[in-house]
Amino acid sequence: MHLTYNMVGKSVRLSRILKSDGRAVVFAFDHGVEHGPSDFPPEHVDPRVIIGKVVEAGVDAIMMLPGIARITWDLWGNKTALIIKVTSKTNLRPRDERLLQSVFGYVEEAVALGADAVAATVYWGSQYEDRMLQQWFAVRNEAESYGLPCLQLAYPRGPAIPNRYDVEIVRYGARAAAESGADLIKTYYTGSLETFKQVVEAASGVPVLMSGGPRREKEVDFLRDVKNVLEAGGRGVVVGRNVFQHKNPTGMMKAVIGVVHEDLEPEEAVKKYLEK
Ligand code: FBP
Repeated sequence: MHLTYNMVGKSVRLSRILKSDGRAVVFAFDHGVEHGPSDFPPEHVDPRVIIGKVVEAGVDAIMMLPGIARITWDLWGNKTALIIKVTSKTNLRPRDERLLQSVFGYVEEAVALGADAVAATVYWGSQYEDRMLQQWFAVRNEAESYGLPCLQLAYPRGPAIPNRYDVEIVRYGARAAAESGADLIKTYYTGSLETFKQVVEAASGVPVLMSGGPRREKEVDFLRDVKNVLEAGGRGVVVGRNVFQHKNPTGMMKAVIGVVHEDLEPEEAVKKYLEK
């Protein structure tokens, strides 16, 4: 039996993100909306500067909002895969409403931009979970017809969730992401190899990528988290702040790639790419 056209499209596009070793390093760059431009060091407020650096480092894919893709296309086009995020929110909102991600673009726009995947956030446990699920299934349904894989940022957070990094909570979100048809899952690191293994198991074979999180003081600590994720069966990392807030983003991105694709130990990666 032959595969359907959209199954072929999805496989081809996924293979541009997850490399031949089944792993991926994705640069997350939606912070200008999610956190505001104060997240960026002054030299990286211009998206073209940092995008140029991570492309030069050899990142596998970049996840960004449609407007930034338009401004930077000549830098990443034909060089890295593109994941267009079609939901977002600002921190300018009242605190309670930050638990809702709104529509921030359309699948058709992602296709028009040449995307290899679309991404959308679901805050599992939020009082707005129902609205985000409606958005998620609308995105997923349309993406499916174009053969576009869907990355879910499966982020449990809400009034009933005291600790969003708790393994029970994170694995619940990962399982819910798998059950809602995600092709790739991006979620929080739970702090250890053993606990992250449970997250990967709950995702039942859907590839899980670690979400970078706030900048770690020592790069080796971040690289060790990435290594643990891989040893737990995770497929890589979607990293933003730990790269663009680093004084040497190109070196830091290369070090992350070294751990993910070259199987370097964190200390070796630091020596090879950051201490030269
Ligand atoms: P980082 O590596 O900087 O954590 O980026 C991952 C990410 O999910 C971004 O895509 C997003 O802008 C940000 O984290 C969301 O952060 P927060 O946890 O503050 O909502």
